[in-house]
Amino acid sequence: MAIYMGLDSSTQSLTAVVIEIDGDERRVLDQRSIRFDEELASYGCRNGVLTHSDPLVAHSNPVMWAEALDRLFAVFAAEGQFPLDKLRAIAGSGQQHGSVYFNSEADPRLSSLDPARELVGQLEGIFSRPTSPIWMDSSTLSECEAITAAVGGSGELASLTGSKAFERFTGPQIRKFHQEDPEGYDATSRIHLVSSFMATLLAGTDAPIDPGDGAGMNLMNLREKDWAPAALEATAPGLSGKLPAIEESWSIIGSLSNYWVERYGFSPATRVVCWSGDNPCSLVGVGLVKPGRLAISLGTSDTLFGYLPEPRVDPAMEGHTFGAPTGDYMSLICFKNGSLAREKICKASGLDWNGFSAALRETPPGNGGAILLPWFEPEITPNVQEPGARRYGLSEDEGPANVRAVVEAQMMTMAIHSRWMGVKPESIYATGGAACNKEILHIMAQVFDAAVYQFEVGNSAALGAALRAYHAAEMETRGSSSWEEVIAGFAEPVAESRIAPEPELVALYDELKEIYETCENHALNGGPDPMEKIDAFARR
Ligand code: ADP
Ligand code: XUL
Repeated sequence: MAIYMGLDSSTQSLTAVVIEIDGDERRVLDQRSIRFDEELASYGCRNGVLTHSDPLVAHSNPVMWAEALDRLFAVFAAEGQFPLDKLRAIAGSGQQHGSVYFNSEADPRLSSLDPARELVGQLEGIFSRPTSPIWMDSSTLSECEAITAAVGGSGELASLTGSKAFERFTGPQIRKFHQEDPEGYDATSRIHLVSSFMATLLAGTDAPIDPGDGAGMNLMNLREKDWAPAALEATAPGLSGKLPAIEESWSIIGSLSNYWVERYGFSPATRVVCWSGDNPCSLVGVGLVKPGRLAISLGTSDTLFGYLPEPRVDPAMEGHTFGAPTGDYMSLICFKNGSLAREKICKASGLDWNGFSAALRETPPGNGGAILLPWFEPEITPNVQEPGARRYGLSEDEGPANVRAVVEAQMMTMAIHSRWMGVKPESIYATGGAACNKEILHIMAQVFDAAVYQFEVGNSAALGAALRAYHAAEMETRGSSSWEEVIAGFAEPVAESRIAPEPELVALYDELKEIYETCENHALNGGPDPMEKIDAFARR
């Protein structure tokens, strides 16, 4: 019998999934979260983000993420449902793209933390940049343009790194830091991602970055899975000396540092495995270790992703190709106005989630043609810099119609902007916080013309990390480990949760998707007015 832990340091919370594997016997022993806004309110974050006067800027506090880790382990020590000293390996998942900046104090400090004192007090003075830009930041347009020009164009950068320059990606964020605070940049000895930062705290030694999270930086050569000198040079001087190594997702960093062992009673033999991004971990957590299926995560961001055996880059360059924790690749598209947009409409309509679901049940599919472009925040896909929702044939105060409109819009935009992946899925695996909502998934099934499934463990990123911990421990001791065997019994969809597409509704949404595209084109590119089409749809 052995126990494995997967952690997910996400935008709004730190979550752990603890699993036990004894041959074919597999079960979840513990799952819990620390929510930043509620439990670490003194950091002043809203939805995990520090408030800022510029709506394009989104930073968070790395000390808050560290304190969450300390608190979570304290909870495990006090009331955990598993023996801490039996934990064989621990791996993790981090919100992607976000970065943490250490000065030269960090190394000696983190390798000799005092178990008698809380973690947070011991982190003072180790950061060369006090806050961390995260994936919601879209303030680096000029840096994206400069990097793109320096490497020879968007196509060049996309084929080298898997993505054209995106504002939230780490390279443009690093460039901005160097431009705005050259002294702070010079004082930086190490730049970590959220994932490698958290792994460094656990291991007490400088952690590597894996090709899953490394591909979200505009700095990694996607095929070689190593830093791309041309991209580094285009970003900031002396960058190669400030980045950690890139290593396979199953590499072992070392064992849990003395701090965790002495303070909480973990075993000094517990292996710390390389962390990855939340989306690559979710790929494993929903069992996508083979092509042909897609997953949609409805978390703070909505993401749509699938496994790729070979790197394949989006010709329209709206999506991304990342490394997968299996050693292969994955395609991904990210939509920023995910859960927070649903929450906004839910609140504005005076509803809770039950009321939100009831509104979906009570309104007609297609909403009589009413369309909402749900860009409350600047949007990633499609690129929208000027935030503001747009409405066609819909008034802001029609609560239930707005509820339907936001969900239909989100599903249609995902279907439209994922065509490049060239996958017509028969099944879609739904995960993330909103995947518990059957009414939302019903619309997903109709818009994608695919059967939609839920999972027993909704925390697919944390579960995927726990499964990666098992895989890495097996690789270390036995030299091999089959992914099919790793995911068996955990990352399997619940058969009874199947929601089927209905031909009549599929046809209706095919028509509505065309209208939605016309609205997007009208709002973003001054294309033709969609109202005539909307009126015709309403009369049918
Ligand atoms: P994260 O990206 O932080 O990991 P989660 O995947 O945990 O986020 O999702 C959290 C979100 O799930 C909440 O912000 C909330 O909007 C959403 N959520 C929770 N329950 C429901 C529900 N019944 N219906 C729709 N959305 C829900
Ligand atoms: C993916 C992305 C988000 C973050 C936050 O590119 O930006 O999904 O990983 O969870």
